[in-house]
Amino acid sequence: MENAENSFKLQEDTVLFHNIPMSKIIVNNWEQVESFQARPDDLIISTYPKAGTTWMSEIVDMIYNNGDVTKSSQAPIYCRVPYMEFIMPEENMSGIQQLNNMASPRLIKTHLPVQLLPKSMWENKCKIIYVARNAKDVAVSYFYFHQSVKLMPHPGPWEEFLQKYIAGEVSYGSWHDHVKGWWKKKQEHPILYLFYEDMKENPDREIRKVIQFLEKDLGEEVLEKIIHHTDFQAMKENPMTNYKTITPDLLDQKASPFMRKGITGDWKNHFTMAQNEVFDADYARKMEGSGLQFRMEI
Ligand code: PPS
Repeated sequence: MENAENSFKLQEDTVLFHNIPMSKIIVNNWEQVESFQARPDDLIISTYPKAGTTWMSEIVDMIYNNGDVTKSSQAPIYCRVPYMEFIMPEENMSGIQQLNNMASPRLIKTHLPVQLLPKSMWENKCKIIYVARNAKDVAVSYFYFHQSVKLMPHPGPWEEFLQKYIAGEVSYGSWHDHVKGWWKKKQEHPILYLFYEDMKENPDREIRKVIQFLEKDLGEEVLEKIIHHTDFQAMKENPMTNYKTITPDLLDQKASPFMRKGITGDWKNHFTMAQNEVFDADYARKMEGSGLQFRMEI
């Protein structure tokens, strides 16, 4: 393990860890994460930040609850699907502790790049759902998230943030490496790799894929209920999914709501033509030969 104190200081609370910028909170908690004991029936929901984690978490929780909204409304999403590597400083609530106290089958959220996943998850052959979202909309969503999350450094002006994001100098590092790493791992591990844009375009089709992957048998009525309950507007109004249960000292939703827009293509309202050209040229270089195709609009 690298020592946070010796690491290259990138941002106020971010340090280089295994060459990836990570929040100090996570790095300081690393021994717990590394030694985490997965169970074979754990289901991991993995994403680069802002790719649709909360959306997929609510979908899977609803599937596990057979479409019973009452059950899925009993606790905020971060209690039903703990954020494994994180600790809420004020409440001193560690994702690992939450998980250790949870009955099986557990749902686990992580943003870790593939090479940092605790090895017991591979050994136990845990099923993993990876959600990927196009790099430009993630950049915009992440920019606003930095404004609302008090634990993160202020993003500064959009131009500055975008440059850092392109260079992979944001928490969890390079978007390109993240999506490519997980895509490759799919060849040797049970990973359902889904795209946010496909979920937006046709939630019915994509939720069916999840149900099949989880080997569940749900009726059409239940599926309809899940689609309706996990729709953006429903989740924005739902206090168990909109993060309003988090104190504004930690998440200032006046600066930017957690459930912000929930659309594909908002990047067009933020990227200048020049920024778009630079982004595209860099993107083509980094994604060449990956076999991954993203849609920047639908
Ligand atoms: S986090 O903090 O990394 O866990 O955030 P994450 O949940 O991955 O991503 C947040 C973005 O997902 C949007 N969102 C949704 N879009 C469509 N439908 C539903 N149901 C939904 N739920 C969350 C959320 O609005 C964030 O995207 P932006 O573009 O900022 O609106």
